[in-house]
Amino acid sequence: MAPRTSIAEFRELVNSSNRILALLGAGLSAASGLPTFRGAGGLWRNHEPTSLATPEAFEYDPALVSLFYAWRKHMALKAKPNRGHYALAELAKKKENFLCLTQNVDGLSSRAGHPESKLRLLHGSILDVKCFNECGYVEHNNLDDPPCPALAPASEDYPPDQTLPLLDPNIPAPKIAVEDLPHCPRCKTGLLRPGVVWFGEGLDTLMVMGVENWIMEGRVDLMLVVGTAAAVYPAAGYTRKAQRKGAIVAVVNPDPDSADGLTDSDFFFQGSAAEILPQLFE
Ligand code: BJW
Repeated sequence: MAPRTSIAEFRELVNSSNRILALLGAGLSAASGLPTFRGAGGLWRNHEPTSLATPEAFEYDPALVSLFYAWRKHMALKAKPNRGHYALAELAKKKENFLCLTQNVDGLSSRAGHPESKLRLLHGSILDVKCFNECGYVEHNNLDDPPCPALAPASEDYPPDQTLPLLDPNIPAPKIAVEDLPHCPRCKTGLLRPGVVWFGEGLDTLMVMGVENWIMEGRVDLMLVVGTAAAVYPAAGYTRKAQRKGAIVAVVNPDPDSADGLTDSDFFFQGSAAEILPQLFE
C-alpha cells in the first residue's frame, strides 16, 4: 500500500501519540548548508566522505582526514539550526515520552534547544576530541577553529561564488607534517582525532543499551525517520525494531527512493525537512 501523505491526518497522530522515537540524519542539516554523505552531498575533493570516516583512513593519511574534519567542524560552527531542528526541539519539549536519535555530529539539534535528556548522539560530536592511541584522553565541546595553525586552510571563508582552494580537487591538498597536527596533551604521543564514531568502531555501549531498552520497554506509537538514507547500522535497524513494537513509521525525505529499507513506511512526506517538519507539528 502506498504511504499516506496527509498532513492533517499526521498531526492528529502526533497529538494522540504517547511514545515517539525519531531517527535523524544528514538531510536534516542540509538546509543549514551542511553537505550530506551520500547522493547530492557529493564528493569532498575527490573522496567519498564515508571513505574518510574510518580509523584506517586516519592511520593512512592523518593530515587529509584531519583537514576534512577541521573543515566540517568549521562549517558546523558557522551553520545555524534550521526550522526543522527547531520544530523537533519543540516537539521534544512538549512530549514527555520522546527520544531522538541523531546520527549527526554537527551539534545543531542541541543548539536549537533540544532537551539533552531526550537526545542521543549516536555517532558522537565533531566538537569532541580524543586520543587516537586510546590513552583515554577526551575533551568535550572544543571550539578551536582551526584546531591548530597547520589546519588553517580548513577554516578559510570564501565568497559563495568562489571555491575554497581546499575544496578544489585540482589544487593539491596542503602538505601538513604529522608533527604539526594536534597531539594528545596526556600521553604526548597519540594524535588527536574527532570524537565521532567511524565505520568499524562501536557506538557507546551504555547509550546503545539505553536506546534498545527504550524501544523494548513499551509500545512505540510513532517513529519519525528524517533526512537519512538509513544505510548505516545500528541506526538503520532501529526503525524495524520500533515497527515490531507497533510503531507507525513516517519518513521525511526529498528523495522517495533514497532509503531502500524504508519503502514500507506508513507516511511519506517528500521534501526538505526544514520546510516539512514545522508543518507536521503545528
Ligand atoms: C534530505 C535533505 C533535506 C537530503 N531534508 N532529507 C549490520 C549489517 C551490515 C553492516 C553492519 C551492520 N552492523 C554494523 C555494520 C557495519 C557498519 C555499517 O553500518 N555499514 C553499512 C555501510 C552497511 N556500521 C558500523 O561500523 C558502526 N559500528 C558498529 O556497528 O560497531 C559494531 C560493528 C562493527 C563492525 C561490524 C559489525 C559491528 C559505526 C557506524 C558509524 C558511521 N559513521 C559515520 C561517520 C560519523 C562521523 C562523521 O560525521 O563524519 O556516520 S558514516 C556516515 O553515515 C555518518 C552518518 O551519520 C551516517 C548516516 O548517514 P545519513 O545521515 O543517512 O546521511 P546520507 O548522506 O547517507 O543520507 C542523507 C539523506 O538525506 C538522503 O536520504 C537524502 O535524500 C536526504 N536529504 N536533503 C531531508 N533538505
